[in-house]
Amino acid sequence: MRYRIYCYKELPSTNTEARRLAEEGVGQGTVIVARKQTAGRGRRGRTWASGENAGIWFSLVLKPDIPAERASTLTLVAALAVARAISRVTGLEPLIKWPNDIVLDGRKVCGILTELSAEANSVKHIVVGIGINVRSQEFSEEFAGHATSLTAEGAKSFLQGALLMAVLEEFEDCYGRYLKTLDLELLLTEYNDCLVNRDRPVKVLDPAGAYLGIARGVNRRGELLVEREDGVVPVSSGEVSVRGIYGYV
Ligand code: BT5
Repeated sequence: MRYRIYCYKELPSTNTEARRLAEEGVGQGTVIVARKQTAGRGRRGRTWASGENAGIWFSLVLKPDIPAERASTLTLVAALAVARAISRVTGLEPLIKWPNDIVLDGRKVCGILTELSAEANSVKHIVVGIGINVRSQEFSEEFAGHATSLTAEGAKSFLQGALLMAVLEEFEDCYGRYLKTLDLELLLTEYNDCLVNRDRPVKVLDPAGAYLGIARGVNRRGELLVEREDGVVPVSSGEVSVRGIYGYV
């Protein structure tokens, strides 16, 4: 994939800008980076703190020829790429909290927001937004205990540009493997080895009612397999908290 990288001093949200450009017809591989976001977004209308030079805030435009229902797996593909890149560039050993967080020492260092634009079940474009906290910063009280940065976790010194390049390189490899099977088959063992949820008690916040179980890993479709007394349930989306991570006890 040929990347074209556009750097901005400030944007409301790189995802919003990437989506606007994708609608105008920019190609796959367009990357929008901002030094600061004034309205960084998380999932379900939540906000993402993205201060000036505090981290790497960027979005990638993809145009894969896949059915729309396969798109959410790209969050997992991106998470694996980020985990690999962080480990390669900083020497730290990040884990993935399914589906969209990268954690160090039980705290969130990166969040991913994948947004799909589809027509009649075929993908028009997908924007994968990635926010990596690089320098220690004052996190807002609401999530201070759950958040961390690469610097705060003792990363060896590195250039932010080198980490961005490493994420894009690793993404190209992971995405290539994903496209061969349109699922996680070729990434499954590695992904499950990075999964902080694995073999741990989890609470699934299902809209139909929360329940507890033990997470056993993800399947090829990227669903989290949660073992309950009545059997194993594949969880495809939604909120899952892991005991001991972000405070579920
Ligand atoms: C996410 O949402 O984790 C997705 C974050 C995606 C951010 C990137 S940055 C580039 C691109 N452009 C955007 O506008 N977004 C993407 P979610 O799982 O909903 O987590 C959001 C929650 O994490 C918030 O409600 C806070 O509790 C917490 N949070 C906010 N800012 C944080 C930060 N910088 N570090 C760690 N936790 C944070």
